[in-house]
Amino acid sequence: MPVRERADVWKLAQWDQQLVWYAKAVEKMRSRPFTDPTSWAYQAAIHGYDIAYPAWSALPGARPAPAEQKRYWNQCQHATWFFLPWHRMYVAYFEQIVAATVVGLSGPAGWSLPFWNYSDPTRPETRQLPHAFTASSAPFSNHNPLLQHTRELGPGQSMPAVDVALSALREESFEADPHGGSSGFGGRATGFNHSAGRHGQLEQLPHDMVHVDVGGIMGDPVTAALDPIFWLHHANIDRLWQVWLADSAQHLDPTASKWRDLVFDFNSSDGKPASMKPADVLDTRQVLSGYTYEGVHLAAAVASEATAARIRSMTKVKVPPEMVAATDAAVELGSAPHTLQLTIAPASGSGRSKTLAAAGGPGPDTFLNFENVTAAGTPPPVDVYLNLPDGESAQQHPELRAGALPLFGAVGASVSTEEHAGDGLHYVFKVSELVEILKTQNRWNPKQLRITLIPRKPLPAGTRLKVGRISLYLQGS
Ligand SMILES: [Cu+2]
Repeated sequence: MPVRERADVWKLAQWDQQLVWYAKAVEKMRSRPFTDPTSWAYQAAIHGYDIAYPAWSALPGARPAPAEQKRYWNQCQHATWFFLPWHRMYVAYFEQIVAATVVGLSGPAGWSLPFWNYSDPTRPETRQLPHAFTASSAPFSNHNPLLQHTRELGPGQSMPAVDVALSALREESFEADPHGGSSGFGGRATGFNHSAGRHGQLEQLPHDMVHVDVGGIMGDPVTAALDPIFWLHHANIDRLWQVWLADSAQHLDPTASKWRDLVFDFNSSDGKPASMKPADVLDTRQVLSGYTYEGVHLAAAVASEATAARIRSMTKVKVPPEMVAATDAAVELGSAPHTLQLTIAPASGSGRSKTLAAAGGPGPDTFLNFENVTAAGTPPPVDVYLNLPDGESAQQHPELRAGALPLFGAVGASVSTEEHAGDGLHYVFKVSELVEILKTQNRWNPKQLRITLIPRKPLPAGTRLKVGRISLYLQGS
């Protein structure tokens, strides 16, 4: 049997059979007891679970024993280079469970999870939730199991185009710079990491932004996987990993054993314990019963060992980035826009690009870091603008936007746990191109940078949002 192909949901009919069977399986999985590893609740709890959240406390039934919860629940990997492989494993086991459920309901064998590609500029409608997820009824029932009432993204509403941008695909390296420079396509080298720390580029955008734009239970990692759209979103993030690998022979997965060989625990479709490590999931055709993505050239995504080794041997080691500016006090944000000035010191070491010396040569890479971002309550995303002129609005200057702080998971990352100290999240924006634009418009001051932070919505009562430090790094070549 050929491996299953995951389809683009926006190219399927509103109630294509894949979606009808998904809806039926979701309903069936919701009817299973909490203690059944193939139940909807158990599958979502693997990502995140906290009885203090109404979405969890409202679900009836006895929970598994504490030791089982500790081993299998709250496992999602964020702010780490395990973000992509862990979610690939998680989605593959889930797809296997849904497929078995479909067969159990007398449906066809080989069900595959569609993906939600929201980033195609030629099809702006794809920035809306697919119709099957917003319809009030399903073809087989006057209640639609794929509908989720808590979402903020309503039927027919679109996510902003900037929130689904694919700048991450231009990242050269999977792994983050150890400090201050690029956060990498896939994230920073860590051990098991459930929540706090620096997000990789694909995780930050579009992954985090789509979570918070859909909103409701999707907007928090503790509850996100309870929403049926979660799985199509993650299939797409998994697809983008394949797209990045296929885009360039230089784009390669890490080879370190501490990445390849860390084992994660799951449950298979028969409810039995199972485990996988990143080395097991590098070729999607070999993951469980295997899968590919509609429209992704597979051969290009899987480099031969020999080619990869040759390219690695030719890759230039980068000089470390140099910090040239930082705030000296934490910034507490309210609902109003907040502007601050960063004084930039002249680069003295690695930040002085050799090519800078040659007049007109490209400048060094420039990275704006937001460190120790902590929050309580439900903070909205915050847009970041550079050198916005006094008295002028951000709407007049979309070209000055550096990005947004999504804040997905910021609340959980701000509470100290067994695993981390609660020092929050860390975001990096590569602003080299924006700096070049400012220079050509004579709006760049090499001694001072003006940063404006604009929350997208007023902060709800009881919400707190703090940025520990903002810093600027230059990296020469
Ligand atoms: Cu996610």
